[in-house]
Amino acid sequence: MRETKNKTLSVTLVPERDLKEFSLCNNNILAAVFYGNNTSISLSQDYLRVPVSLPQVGEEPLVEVWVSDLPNEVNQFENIYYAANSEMVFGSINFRETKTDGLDKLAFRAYKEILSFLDRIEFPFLARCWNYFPDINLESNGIERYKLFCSGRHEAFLKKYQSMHGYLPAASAVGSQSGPLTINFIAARNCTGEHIENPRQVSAYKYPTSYGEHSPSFARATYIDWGESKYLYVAGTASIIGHKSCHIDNPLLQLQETQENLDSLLNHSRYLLNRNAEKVDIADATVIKTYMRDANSLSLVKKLMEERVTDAQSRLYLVGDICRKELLLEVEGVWSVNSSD
Ligand code: 3EB
Repeated sequence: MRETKNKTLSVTLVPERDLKEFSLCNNNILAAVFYGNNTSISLSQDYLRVPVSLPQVGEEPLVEVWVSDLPNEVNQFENIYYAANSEMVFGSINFRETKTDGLDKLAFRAYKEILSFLDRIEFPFLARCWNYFPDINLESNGIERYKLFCSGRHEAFLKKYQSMHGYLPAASAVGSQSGPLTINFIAARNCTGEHIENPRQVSAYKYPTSYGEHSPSFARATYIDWGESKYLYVAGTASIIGHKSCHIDNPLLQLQETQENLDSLLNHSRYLLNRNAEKVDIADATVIKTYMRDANSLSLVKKLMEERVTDAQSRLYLVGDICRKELLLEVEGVWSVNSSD
């Protein structure tokens, strides 16, 4: 892909009470994600406001704000709400479940719509997806809802790309307490980007079928060189080695194993991207989000996360169900990458 200079997309956690002031100083906000919010998505003139119904715990309420340096427009196409400029788009699709359509059909329709929307507005590089829906571990007609979701998503990607390798975005899939199937996404037009796997983990799209008939369609991380800035968007990362869940029922060990996975991924990314690239370290996260199944894990989670990431302004804690029943935690993040070349 062609590389264009002088563009960027950054993400910042802004205390909700400072958002107004922040938005007065930043003209090019694409989107603001409000966690713990149950309102429905709506178009406002200045930027996209995306509610996600996962309670935020621990700190004062923070809003995840995505800022570019190009003027953008907020718009709607079919079921997709989005904010886009000439180089990037932040979008959100929200589907309510009905009795007639199962979650597999709904996920298929949602991804089909996202992929054809991106074709139509010419943002070919799908970089990052966040998937949220309620009752992720409950069964429907004998199949866990996460697996139904995976089936629909898998079918949509397979229709579009035939092969999964190299096309799947970094993603997170987390169970909300209520609300529609929400898929938020970032895609790019002219950037250099690549999807990255973790040597400590089997690629999710190659998981054995014991985890579900259709494998989860995501990459462990996506790297983007926006021109002005380079970022690594790291997918939801959990206590999985190879393809096996580790440390059942132990949140402390699960979080330590997750941090090992993050260390491994960040080291591997540095090696792939440029041997001279400055070390990418957990400590330097721009944003690091921990999803926990049980809010009572908060004090333990905070302690362990604070040992590794000192900047309070970059840490966010959310309560949500992890996609495997035995997993208690999942961590995702955004790292800025500096390279000397
Ligand atoms: C895992 O590694 C844990 O289905 O989109 C993490 C990130 C997980 C994304 C997804 C699932 C997803 O398999 C779960």
